[in-house]
This record gives sequence, C-alpha cells and structure tokens, in this order.
Amino acid sequence: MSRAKTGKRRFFGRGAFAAGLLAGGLAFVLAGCWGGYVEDLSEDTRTPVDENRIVVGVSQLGSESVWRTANTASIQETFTRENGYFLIFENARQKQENQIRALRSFISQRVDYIVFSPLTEEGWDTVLQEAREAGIPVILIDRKVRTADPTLYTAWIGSDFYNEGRMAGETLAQYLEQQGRQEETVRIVVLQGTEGSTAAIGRTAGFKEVAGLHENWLILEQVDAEFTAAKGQEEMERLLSQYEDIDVLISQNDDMTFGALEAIRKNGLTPGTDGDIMVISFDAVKDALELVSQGVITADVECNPEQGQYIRRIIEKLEAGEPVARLYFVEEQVYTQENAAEAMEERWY
Ligand code: GYE
Repeated sequence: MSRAKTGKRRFFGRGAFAAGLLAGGLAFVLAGCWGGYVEDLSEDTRTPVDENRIVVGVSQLGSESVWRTANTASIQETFTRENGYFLIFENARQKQENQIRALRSFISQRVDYIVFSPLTEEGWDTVLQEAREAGIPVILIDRKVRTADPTLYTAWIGSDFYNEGRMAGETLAQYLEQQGRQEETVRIVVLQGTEGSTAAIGRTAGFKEVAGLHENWLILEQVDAEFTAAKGQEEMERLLSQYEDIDVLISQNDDMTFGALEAIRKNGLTPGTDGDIMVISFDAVKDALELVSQGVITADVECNPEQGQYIRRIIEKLEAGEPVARLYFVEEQVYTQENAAEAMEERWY
C-alpha cells in the first residue's frame, strides 16, 4: 500500500497552519500600523501539505556550475504542485555536513522520498541507515555513494562518468591522429573536479585508461580545481607558469574550462584545435558548445543534467508498487565542431 494513504505525510499540520495564519494576520495588522513590509501569504512555503501530494526532500550538493544550476532547475520544474508533489529543496553549498543535516531533517519531517546528489562518495552509511529505519526510500542522483551495503539506497540516476572519460581520451586520440602527431610527445594537464566525487573519479579513470594506450601521451599533472571557474583559472595559471609546453588541457567541467581559457589567453597563448593548447571539456553547456563551434574547445563530452523526469518515473513506479532498476544511465554524446552549433539551438542551459 502506498504510504500516501497512511497519513504519514503530514509534516506541517493543520493546527500549525492555522497558527501561522493567525501570526501572519497579526503581522499584517502591526505592519499596517507602521507601514512595514508584509509577505504575501499565498506564496508561503509553509502551506500545509495536501494529503494527496507526494513529499520529496531533495538535497542538492551546491551551485558550483552551470550544469548544477540546470540540474536543480530540472528537479524544481518536475516536482511541482501541479504534478502532485510537495518539494522540500535544500542546497548544501559544497558541505557534506550540510547534506547530512538536510537528510536528517527530511527524516524527521517524514517525507515520502529522499533524493540527493552526494558531494563525495564516502561517509553516508549512518544517515542512510537512519533513513532505512524510518522506512523512507532514498534515490541518488548524479553522483554515487561508496557503502558496504548497497541496499541502503533504492536507485541511482546519473551519467557513466568512466565512459565520459574514455570518450574524452578517444576523441583526443582521433584529433592527434588527424594532425599526424601519433609519434610526438603530447604533454597533457588535467583539471579535475571535486576530489572524491564520482564525476571526478570516473572521468579521471576513464581518461587514464585511454592515455595508457598511448606511449607518447605524458600527463604532466592532474589537479583538483573543484569544478569552479575561479579555481580552474587559478590552477591553469599555476600550471602554465610551472610547465613550459602544455599541448592539451583536459578539463573535467565547462566552468573550469571557462576559467582556464582566461588563463591561457592571459599568457599570450591561443586555445584551440589548431592553436597552442588543445582543450577537451565536459558537460557541454550552451556557452561551451558555442566555443566548440568556433574551434576554441576541440571536444566537449556531454553530461546530461535533466534528471528530474527520470526521478519522477522511478517515484511513480515505486508508488505503483512496481520494481525499479537500481541504476539508470542518462543519454550523452560527444560534441565537436561538426555537431555543436546544431545542439546549441536546443540548449536552455
Ligand atoms: O560535471 C559539474 C558539476 O557531478 C556531473 O558536477 C556532475 C558534475 C558536473 O559541478 O559541472
């Protein structure tokens, strides 16, 4: 039986709502006296939960990138009242402790589902155990957790990061071959995403596997630039001052790439397939696709942030008592100068 019908869903009771209205009314009267500002109660996020709505607590890990903002928008556009949901959304601002606090608050509010994108892979067992004891299914999105007991979560939706890393390597190999550089030493630097995150682990390992097949590829350094433009620029500036000849930059997201491009140009160098430094990026957001179409970024491995509908489908199945797959991979591809301009037209992020 669906937990919706057990009445467990009431995390903000009608009594409390009435008290809220009373307090709001009082505030209105008082505000009227001194002409202050009154919040519009119709927009009050504390509106009581409709018994028929499914309550979903979502803990997003932060807002470090364009990709992340799109991922958040996809979730918020999916779990709307019109679609029958009540969404409680928390942004952890890159801190695992904030995510754990958010999950605990979802548990105490007795939400129907917990959805979260774990910042890094380690350290979730205790709180996941607490969710299980409360009988709340957990759906992971984007990144994964490392746990001794994989049954602590119901399903995961995200990208095949290892494959993304491999696609980056294979695309680089194709371009180097086209340029007849198979025998030359190719000096590579890698800007990695958040240390310990599934995205960084997978992309690093996938690229490394392909790099291992090419004796002439020399990885000078791989460094954590936290998936942000600011850190990408800072680290690229350092790398450029440290190493004389960098032929290729592999940057594990577009935001770090935007920062790194700044650093490259400031150094008087030209980024590009036919320039001084060839750049391969990940995510393929609209602004990056534009640079791909101009040949500034040679290739961009897509990472699909539109995961809201996937999560919704899983929840619908669970509500209907149907079995769900444990892993759902979203579709992605590589963009180069050949197909970037066309894809750009449809991108909203
Ligand atoms: O590539 C990056 C974001 O985990 C797939 O995190 C995600 C990555 C994405 O900040 O831009």
